[in-house]
Amino acid sequence: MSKIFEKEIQEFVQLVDSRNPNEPEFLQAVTEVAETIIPFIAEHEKYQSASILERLCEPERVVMFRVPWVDDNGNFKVNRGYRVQMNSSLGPYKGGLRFHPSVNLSILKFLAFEQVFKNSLTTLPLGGGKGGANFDPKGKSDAEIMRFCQSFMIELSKYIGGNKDVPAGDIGVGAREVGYLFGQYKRINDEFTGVITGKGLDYGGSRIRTEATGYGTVYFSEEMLELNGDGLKDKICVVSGSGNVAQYTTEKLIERGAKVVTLSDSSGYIYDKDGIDTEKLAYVKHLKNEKRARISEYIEKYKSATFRKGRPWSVPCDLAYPCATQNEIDKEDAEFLVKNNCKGIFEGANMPTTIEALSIIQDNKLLFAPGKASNAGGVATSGLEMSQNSQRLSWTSDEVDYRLKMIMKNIHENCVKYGRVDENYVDYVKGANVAGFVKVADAMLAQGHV
Ligand code: NDP
Ligand code: 2IT
Repeated sequence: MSKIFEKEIQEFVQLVDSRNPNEPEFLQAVTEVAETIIPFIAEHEKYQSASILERLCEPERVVMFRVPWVDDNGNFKVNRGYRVQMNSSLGPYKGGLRFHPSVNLSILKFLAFEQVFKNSLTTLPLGGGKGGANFDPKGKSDAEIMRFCQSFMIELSKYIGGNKDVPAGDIGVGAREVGYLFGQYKRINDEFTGVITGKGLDYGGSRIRTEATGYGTVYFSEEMLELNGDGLKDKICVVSGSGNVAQYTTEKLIERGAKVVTLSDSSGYIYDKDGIDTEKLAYVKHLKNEKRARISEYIEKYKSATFRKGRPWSVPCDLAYPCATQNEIDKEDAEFLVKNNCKGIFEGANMPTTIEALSIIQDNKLLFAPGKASNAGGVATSGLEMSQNSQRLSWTSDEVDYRLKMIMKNIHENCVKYGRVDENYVDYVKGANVAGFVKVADAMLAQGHV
C-alpha cells in the first residue's frame, strides 16, 4: 500500500465497508483498486472533485429475484437470482452469469466492479455488470438445468436487452446454459437479438469465444515475458481449474511449446509429471464438458499422473495460471511459488489472488498479471460477438483470433504505459487499474453527475 496515502485509502475503504457491511469480496476488490487509484486521483483534481471513485463503488442498479423450479422428482425448489448493473458509462452493461452455491451479493458486486475496469481496458463500448444464482448445477439432469434456466430468464428478461444489458457465461454457465437462456429470452420477447453472448455457432455465436479467455490469458503472458526477453517454450506451467478458462489456457500453452503439469477442480488437483498433451487435454474436455465428471478420473486413464487434495501451487513451476475461482492463491501458496522460483503469475480467473498473497508476489518482484487485464479476452470476444450480431455477419476464426490478439497486445501496452515503475519493473496491477479507470472516469465526467 502507498505509505503516503495510507490514511486516505483506509478512510475510503472504511466508508465503502460501512455502506456495504458483510461483503468481504466486494471490499477486497475495492481495496485493491483504491490502493492504486487514490494516489492517481490525488494528482488529478478533476476526478477528486467529482467523487468518481465513490460513484464507481455504487452499482447503478441491483436486482434480486426468486427463481422457483421443480426437480425431476417433483420437489419444489427455490433459488435466488441476481443482476448487478454496475456502470453503463461506456456501453450496455456487460458481464457473465455465475451459477454456483457460493453466489451472493458480495461475490457478484466484486465481479461487477472488476468487470467495469476490465471492459474499459478492452477499448470496446461495454459497460460492466454481473449476475447469477446460488444454484448448484452439479449432479443436475439436463432437464433440471433447462427448467432452472427458463425460470431464471423469466425474471432476468425484464432487465436485459441487446442495447441495455448483455449477459454471458461464467462459472457453471457454459454453452448448454447459454443456449437454454437464449431460447427462453427469445420465447418471452419474440425477437432474435444479441442479448447474450457465448451462443452456439449456429445461432449467432462468435468463433473463438469459447477459447477466448484462455487464449487471451496466454497471449497476455506472452507479451509480458517478451518484454523481459523471455518466452513460453519449455516452461513448466501449473494451471488450476479444469473448466472453460483452464482448458483453453492449457490448449494455447501446449501450442506454444510449454509443459502444463497440473489441472484441478474443487476436489483437488492432478499432477502429470510427463505433461498434459493434446490427446490428454481432449480427454479432459470430454470428462468435464460431456461427462461432467471429477478431474480425479484423469489418473485412472493416465498412469503418469497422481491426484492430491488441495490446490496445485506447491508443485514446482516456472509459470502459474490460476483459472478456477477467487482467492485460490493465499499467503502460503504465494510463499510456495516464490520458494520454488516461479517467474510469473497470470490470472485467468477473477481475483484468484488474496491481497496478502499479492503483496508477497510484488515484494519478490515476480511478474504478475491481474485478471482484469489478462482475462479480458473473453469479454472482448463477447464484444466482437455483439458487433457480428449487429452486422448480421459471422467472421472467420482467423479474423476473430487476430482481433483478440491485437486487443490483448493493446491492453498490455496500456498497462505498461500507466504501470511502469522503473526501467526494470512494471506494476501491472497499477497499470490495469489506472488505464481502466481513466476511460470510465472521463466518460462519467462528460455525461454529468449521473
Ligand atoms: P467453469 O465453470 O467452466 O470452471 C470452473 C472451474 O473452477 C472448475 O474446474 C471448478 O471446479 C473450479 N472451481 C469453481 N469454484 C471453485 C472453488 N470454490 N474451489 C475450487 N475450484 C473451484 O468456469 P470458467 O472456467 O468459465 O471460470 C473460471 C474462472 O475464470 C472464474 O473466476 C471466472 O469468473 C473467470 N472468467 C471466466 C471467463 C469466461 O469467459 N468463462 C472470462 C473471464 C474470467 P468444480 O467443477 O469442482 O466446481
Ligand atoms: O468475467 C468475465 O469477464 C466473464 N465471465 C465473461 C463476460 C462476458 O460478457 O463475456
